[in-house]
Amino acid sequence: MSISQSSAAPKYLQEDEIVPECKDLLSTLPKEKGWAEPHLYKYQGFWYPAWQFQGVLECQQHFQAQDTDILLVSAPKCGTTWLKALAFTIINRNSHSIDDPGKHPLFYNNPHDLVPQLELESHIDNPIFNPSSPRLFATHLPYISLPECAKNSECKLVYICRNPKDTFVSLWHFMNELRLNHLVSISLEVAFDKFCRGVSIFGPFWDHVSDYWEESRKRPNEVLFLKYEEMKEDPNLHVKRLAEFFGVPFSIEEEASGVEDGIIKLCSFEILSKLKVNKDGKLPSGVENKTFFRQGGVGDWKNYLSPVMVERLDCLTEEKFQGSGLLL
Ligand code: PAP
Repeated sequence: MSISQSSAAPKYLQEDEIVPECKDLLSTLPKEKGWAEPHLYKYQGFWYPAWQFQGVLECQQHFQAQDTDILLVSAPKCGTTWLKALAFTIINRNSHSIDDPGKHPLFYNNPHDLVPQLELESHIDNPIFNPSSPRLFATHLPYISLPECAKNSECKLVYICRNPKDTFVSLWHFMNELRLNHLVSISLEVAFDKFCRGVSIFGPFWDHVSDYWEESRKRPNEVLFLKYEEMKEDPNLHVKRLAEFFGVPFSIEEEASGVEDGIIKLCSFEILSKLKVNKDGKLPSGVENKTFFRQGGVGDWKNYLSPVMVERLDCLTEEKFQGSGLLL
């Protein structure tokens, strides 16, 4: 039985619940077998499962950007969850103090519940926000597919990227978690070949990264480009950069009282991954919160990729970023 025929399949694995307008357009697009989903479809140069594609169209048509909005952008598995936690905590530190972490929204909500994903829920204004704060959204959309109003507004973008080898390994684990018991796992080798050919959710990875890298070079005041590995190495520096970029730098008093350290600790993998909400909870899409917390480190690819695979990925990365000044 195919996934789309299975009544028990979660929404994110289905193809038959999408609206007819979207189905018609999908039928005209190039498609390939997906990793966990029945198919991936190529739209504006990037690959999407059916249910996600519908969200992309909806947000392109309906999202209304405001100049004060902040968008957190990433290819999947590059540090979205961490960036959401940090950005939410930094921006809302006056209304949601970190002095008593047990009362902080992060204790009871997965970061994805605190920062809505444009292509999943573009119309939703988050009720947890202080109305005086800027609106905070996240997206995996490639630059070419961002709603035009977001590109033409003064809203700020923070892009986080990650070494493609760790990104791939993280994505492979995640997609196998999503498959639940509906199908056998996709093998590392098959997934790897798809990833290298660009056939991964919101892929090609390199095109996603390159387009935002170029944009950050053209508009450094509006597009901040971060690397997961550098954030792991020096979180204090990056939390400061984020606060400055958001226009809410830490005061001398805050620095003296260790507010940055408190934010880093509260948003750390070690703390978030042990919270009940992140062990037992689910997102409205049905995805389990625990799937966003696997290992949270740098270099796990060494445990999975053969020398041949490493060479293929390294060559691709070198070729794709050649001349751009970007090293991953
Ligand atoms: P998403 O794009 O689907 O939202 P995303 O959060 O970008 O996922 O990626 C999950 C990765 O971030 C996981 O990496 P791993 O598979 O290599 O372990 C996850 O463990 C890691 N991660 C989640 N939360 C944190 C955190 N607070 N600090 C550092 N890494 C984190």
